[in-house]
Parts: sequence; C-alpha cells; structure tokens
Amino acid sequence: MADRGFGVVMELAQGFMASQVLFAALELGVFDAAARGPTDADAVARESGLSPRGTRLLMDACARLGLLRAGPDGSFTNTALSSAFLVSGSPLSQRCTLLYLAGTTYRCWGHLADGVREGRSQYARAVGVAAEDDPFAAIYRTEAERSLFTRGLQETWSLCGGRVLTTFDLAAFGVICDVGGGAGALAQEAARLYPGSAVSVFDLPDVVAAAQEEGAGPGVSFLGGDFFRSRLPRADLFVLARVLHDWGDADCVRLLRRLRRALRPGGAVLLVEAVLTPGGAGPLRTLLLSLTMLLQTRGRERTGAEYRDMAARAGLDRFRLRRPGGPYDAMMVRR
Ligand code: SAM
Ligand code: ASE
Repeated sequence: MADRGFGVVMELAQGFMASQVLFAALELGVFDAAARGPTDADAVARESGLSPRGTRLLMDACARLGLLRAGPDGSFTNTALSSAFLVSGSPLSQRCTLLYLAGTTYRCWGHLADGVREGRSQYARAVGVAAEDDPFAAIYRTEAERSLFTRGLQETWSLCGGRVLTTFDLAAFGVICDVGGGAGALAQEAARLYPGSAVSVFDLPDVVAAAQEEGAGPGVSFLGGDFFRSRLPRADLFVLARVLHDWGDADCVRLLRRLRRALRPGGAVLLVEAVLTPGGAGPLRTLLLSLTMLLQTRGRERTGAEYRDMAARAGLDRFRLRRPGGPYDAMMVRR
C-alpha cells in the first residue's frame, strides 16, 4: 500500500513535467520534424539547432508518453495522437491551444496558491498586467497574445463544433448570431450545418478586425462591439460559447438580459459550456478548467442548475441541457 500510494503521489507531482515535455517538444518543432519522415534525435538537433543531449532525452520521454514511436534503429515517428493533434496544419491540430496553455496559462498556474488565497486572477503576478476591471485587457495584452488565444480557442470547434451545434436542431432559427464568437470557427460550422440561416459573429472590434484580415469565416458576417455596452444585432438565436464562464454571476445575468431584449419573437439562446455534473464534483477536466478561470478571468465553470438559475434571473426560464459527449455541452434557454 505504501509503495502504491507513493507511486500515485509522485505521478501526480510529476504531472507538470509531462506537460512540459509535451509543450517543449511542440515549441521546438519535434512533431513537425517527425512528420517529414522518420528521424533520429541527432538529426532533429542538427536541423533545429538544439543540443543533441537534450533532444535525445526529450524525444525518449515523448516516446514513453505515447507522443512518438521509437524504432529499433533509433529513429522516431509520430504516433496517431501526435499526427492528429500536434502536427502543424493537421485539420484537428490543437497546436495553438497547447502553446497558449504552455505560455500564459502555465505562468498563471504557477500562482495557484495565491489565486486561491485571494480569489482572483493572477495576471498581475504572472505577466505584470492587472486584470481587475476587464479580464480581456490582460488576455489581449499584446497582439501576439490575442492572436494565439483566439486561434487556440477556434481549434476546439474542428473537433466538437458539429456535436454542440446538432444536439439541438437549429434549422428553424433564420438569424443566428454567435456573441463573443472570436474568429468565427463555430459560426462557420453553423453556417455549414444550417445553410438556410444567416450567421454572424459579434465580438470586440480588435478581434473582429483581425478575423476579417485573416479572411476567416466564409458565409459568416462580422460585427464589432462590446456585448455589455454596444447595441446588439437582433437575432432568432444567440450562441454564447465559453463566454459565461469568463464572468461572475451578476455580469452573466446582465449579458443574458441584454440578449433576451435583442431576441426576435420565438427566439432562444444556445449556451455552450463545459457543464459540471450535478453537485459540481466533476469531471476533472472541467474542475481544472474552472481553476484556469479563477487564475485568468472573473468566472468559473458551473452546473446545469447554476446556468438554469442565471438564465431564469435574466427572464429566460425555459431551460434544456444536452450532453452530446466530449468536453462541451449545450443548453437552450428561452422565455
Ligand atoms: N466563443 C468563442 C469560442 O468558444 O471559441 C470564444 C470564447 S472566448 C473564451 C470569449 C470571447 O468573448 C472572446 O472572443 C472575447 O473577445 C469575447 N469578449 C470578451 N469581452 C467582450 C465584450 N465586452 N464584448 C464582446 N466580446 C467580448
Ligand atoms: C477562457 C478560456 C481559456 C479564458 C481563459 C482561458 C482557456 C485557457 N485560458 O475563456 C482554455 C484553454 N483550453 C483548455 C482545454 O484548457
């Protein structure tokens, strides 16, 4: 028992090392190098200007973690995992998400104990930018950060977009607006699934301008503004994906009220979030995401009952929750 317990504790303690192996290999281009053909550590080190000793240790650790496959001749190839999710340009690539977690999120997590003591964002400690009034002033503190955060979040929808948009049939909603929709990946998926609907994205002017410059979202129109202050477009369906989890209850209710007032008759709001199980004990990935929200935003993850209560306070008292499987769930709220 003592041995097993010790092993369990040490494995948990080493969790951050496994994360760093993944992050460093990604940052150093190891998976992209392996995608060009079987390669040994010396060749990767030479091509990328890395130390042969460090590269060998890193690639051996990757192999043990299932991120590379080691051949008998000392060459490495990508596994199904790394080919799908880690190689640049793969349709399911989660590269920007992981680089974002490796940078800002990891630095904020270095101050978890402070975050728990104080109950607030750790941007000031982690990167020297205060986030008290608007978390997005810190999240978007440089153009590079805004771009990595936005592109990272978009990557989720290549995987889960179809599921969260089809668990309720949205075909009856002629005008759909994804509020806080970022660069438009989810909106684009909605436009593809519901060709009879007009789909738009409403987000901060800088986010919209960058999305338009990158030529994002064919079939989707963009509108810049502040969802707490600007006039909102009218719509039959507002989508709010991973927006409420950035904010405290009072701000969530305020935003939901604004959306209710902008809804056309018969309209609804589709909430897309990682919903905690009743009572809030799981799943683990969502509890960890909730701590990320503590460290980086003003929000947290919530149970279905908590979303239902906030929506009811905003005058949207018909509530349905569906769990399509995967990390994100869908809730439809309406009057
Ligand atoms: N819905 C997207 C997704 O799930 O991939 C993005 C979610 S991201 C966590 C939150 C989004 O809200 C960002 O795109 C951010 O720019 C936007 N946002 C934050 N504050 C805003 C405001 N005051 N007005 C409009 N959009 C805002
Ligand atoms: C937010 C989402 C995130 C605000 C800050 C954030 C994420 C990291 N920091 O709305 C999400 C990253 N994804 C995962 C799986 O952790």
